[in-house]
Amino acid sequence: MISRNTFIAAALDDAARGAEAVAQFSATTPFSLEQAYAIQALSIEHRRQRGERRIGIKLGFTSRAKMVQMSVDSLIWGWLTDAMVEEDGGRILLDNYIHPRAEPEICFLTRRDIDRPLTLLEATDYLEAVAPAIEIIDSRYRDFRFTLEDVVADNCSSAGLVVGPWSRQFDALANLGVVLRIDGRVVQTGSTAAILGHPLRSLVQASQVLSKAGAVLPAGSLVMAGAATAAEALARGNHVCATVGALGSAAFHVA
Ligand code: OOG
Ligand code: MG
Repeated sequence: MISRNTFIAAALDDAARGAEAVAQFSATTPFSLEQAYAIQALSIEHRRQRGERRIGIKLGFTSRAKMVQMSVDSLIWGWLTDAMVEEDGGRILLDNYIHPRAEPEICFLTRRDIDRPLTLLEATDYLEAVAPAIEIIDSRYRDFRFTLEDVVADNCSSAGLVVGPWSRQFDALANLGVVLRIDGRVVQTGSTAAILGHPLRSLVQASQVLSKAGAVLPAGSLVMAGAATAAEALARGNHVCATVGALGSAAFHVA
């Protein structure tokens, strides 16, 4: 008999591939956060078996704006794979998603293996570059509603990411203006300070969750720091652009 974890992981993987929402699993039988991460690992295994490669991790709920929007109040993390990467300035197909949303983020590129918990002071030592980015999240649950355990099992709604120009402006990161525009209209504004007080703290948190999970993040990996503002729903025809102060912009079209 297949275990419940295996069943949920397969159902979430099918939901993502078929772009079809499912009911929340914790609503019928609650499961623990530990179990949620085990389900997440099983769902990533499905992707790996299809040839997808892990390229980094994302953090979620690192800002108040996101916690309030989704009524969840703990930091979470999930895996990014190569299949999730969308070209900066390119287009995404709405049909590949269930009910996608976009959120402005910062993406780090690591230059050393992260194999232990880091301090804030050494964080930039581990970085090759930083870029403005947009995360495309697409909860596999109906109405984009979930508990903490449900969203973790669902690899934290990870669906796509668009990364803008890389630079080494680490000193500027503390308080950069963040603007999300859809079709030229400003829909969200914030500051990088909204991300745990300083986005480098996301890298520190990443090192801590990885260490707790017994995982090593190889040099050359991506770390998405978590959205600075609430996310915005996408519709066909949208042009989406996120600007993060001096770092520049990342953008895409929805076809
Ligand atoms: C969960 C993912 C949260 C972030 O940046 O805070 C997240 C969700 O909101 O569906 O990616
Ligand atoms: Mg995000």
